[in-house]
Amino acid sequence: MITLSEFVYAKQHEFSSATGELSALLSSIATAARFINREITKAGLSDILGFNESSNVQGEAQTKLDVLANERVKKALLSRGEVAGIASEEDDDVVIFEGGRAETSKYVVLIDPLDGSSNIDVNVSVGTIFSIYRRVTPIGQPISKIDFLQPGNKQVAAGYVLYGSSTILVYTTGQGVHAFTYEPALGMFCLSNESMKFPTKGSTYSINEGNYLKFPSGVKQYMKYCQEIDTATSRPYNSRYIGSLVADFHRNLLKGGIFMYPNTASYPQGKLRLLYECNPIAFIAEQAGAKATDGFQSVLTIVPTSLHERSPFFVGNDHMVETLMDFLSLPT
Ligand code: AHM
Ligand code: MG
Repeated sequence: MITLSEFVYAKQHEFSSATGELSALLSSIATAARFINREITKAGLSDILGFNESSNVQGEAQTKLDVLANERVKKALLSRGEVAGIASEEDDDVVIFEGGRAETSKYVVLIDPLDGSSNIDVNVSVGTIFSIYRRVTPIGQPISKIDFLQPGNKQVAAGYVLYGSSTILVYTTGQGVHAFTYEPALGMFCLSNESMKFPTKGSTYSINEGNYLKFPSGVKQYMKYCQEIDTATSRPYNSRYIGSLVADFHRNLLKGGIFMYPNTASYPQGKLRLLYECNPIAFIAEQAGAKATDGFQSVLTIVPTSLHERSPFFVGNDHMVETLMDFLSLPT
């Protein structure tokens, strides 16, 4: 049995400039995940289900667990010296760490502490998503928002924790995608899948079909394509939608498939957040041999202009994403 810390430590030699800081940072995210996992598994017993009285900067209601998870992640990262600041989906603005950290620490972290949190009250899987960048502000000067507004192809690491039938941490540092299953009796994440790859063929599509009438016509046409009968291409495809990005993506990573959250009449820019959701999942997808696009370009090449900006998001097997893009490029 190989633990997350042992594995990350052993992989350090893959970085020419490795100092152990990134490994320590991943360990502190795992610590926060252990705490969140504990709170989720006993949520029904401890009066932390349901909504908080607050809402986030995007005006979305926060659950009590959103707030708790956000606090816990910040605490875990604050306790380590590697992080200069953090941006969270749940906070209005970036949090720049004090005590010299803003001037000297190497990394910034962007996080969605509890993705899919509306699923918690009904015992459906949720996740934590994280994305790590090297600061661009020179050492000696305090970091600012600019350090967080980097395109996804500058990520040095990204990952997610899926709190499902088991709790799994999946991460990449650009050297493949690796998964670790939480062993509660030992309190440790242990290696369960090394160098994960999307299966070569996918035959599942995931989308909130209730929004069909609000979708762009290319998406509607692709959905019809998925539903047509054609044995040569294994159609019709299965439709599976959990409504929790991490869970939907993780299923597709293991079984093959495409996840879609297009722009809709209600969400003209898409619903998912570029920095906290799309970029980290896209980095993992590309490392696992799949594709992630906003419909026209690789998600990882988009240069963000604001912290909470949204993007249409399509991620999955190459052949599925490419066919979708063909439909999106047709004249309407
Ligand atoms: P959240 O960050 O507020 O939890 O929202 C993100 C979630 C994703 O996990 C999921 O893919 C999507 O929202 C589901 O949205 P919808 O209910 O509109 O299908
Ligand atoms: Mg989210």
